[in-house]
Amino acid sequence: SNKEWRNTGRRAVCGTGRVHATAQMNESTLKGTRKRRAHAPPVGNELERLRRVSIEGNIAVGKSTFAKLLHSVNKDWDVVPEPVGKWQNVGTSEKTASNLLDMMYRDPQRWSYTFQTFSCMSRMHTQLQPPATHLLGSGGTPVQVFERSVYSDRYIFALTLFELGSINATEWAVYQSWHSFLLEQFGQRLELEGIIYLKAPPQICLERLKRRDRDEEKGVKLDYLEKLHDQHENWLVNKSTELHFEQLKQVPVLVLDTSGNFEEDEKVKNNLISQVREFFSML
Ligand code: DCM
Ligand code: MG
Repeated sequence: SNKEWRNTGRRAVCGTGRVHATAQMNESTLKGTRKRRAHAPPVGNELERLRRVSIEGNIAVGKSTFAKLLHSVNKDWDVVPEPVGKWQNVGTSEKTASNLLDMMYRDPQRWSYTFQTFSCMSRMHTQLQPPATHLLGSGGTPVQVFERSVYSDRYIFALTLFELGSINATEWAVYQSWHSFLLEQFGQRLELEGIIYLKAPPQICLERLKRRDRDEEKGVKLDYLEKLHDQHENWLVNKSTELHFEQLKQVPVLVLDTSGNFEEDEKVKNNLISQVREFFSML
């Protein structure tokens, strides 16, 4: 069964959150794997070794920059960007295209639910794509690095917008109902083996947000970044957020302090990279 595969397949996770690769695989494991990965090319072991990790963190903390940095260090680490371009350009023709990101920030009460539906759906779409074939032929340990995940969509953004009253109780119930249903249906195809949490004070994120100067985000206030920061802490550090997926509770989390200038300071950069390398090696 799926559950068996999860526990005996690629790794076993013990209570402390430390991960041990399992050396043995039984027949049902292999069968389950093949079946599950039917959409991907038959590359055997390489697919078994593929690890999927998301980068989480506040708005403008530096997720995209960090992800690119990872890819530049090791080509076996492949980045799957957040599909934010799709949210800025919704529609089938130029005439009807709308910027849902902008609409949400301008009128949160009206558009937050719609935005959260669309962003999570487009992320599922991206996250379900098979890994790039070059990743699987290199002989290394391939890692797919996602910028955020279907989990932060729910446990960071949708939850915060609900707590702030931008998503009402009915919308929140509807959201949670389809989110749980879809995640259960897609099962392991959406699951992660690790999470990297980039952490920096909200004030620093605000400065980075201003520097990046995305039009839609001009109205984002420190308050909101503080709320999102607390939400990340509750989920990934304090572990006080109520989660609805058993596997998610077991996923190891690497917390990286990215308040320093990791783009330019070689020492800071190398320190972060070596922590990531070590983290990946135990997944
Ligand atoms: N965003 C959101 N809800 C989500 C995911 C993203 O409101 N579920 C917003 C936050 C940012 C932008 O999309 O304004 C993504 O930017 P970044 O990747 O820098 O956080
Ligand atoms: Mg980004």
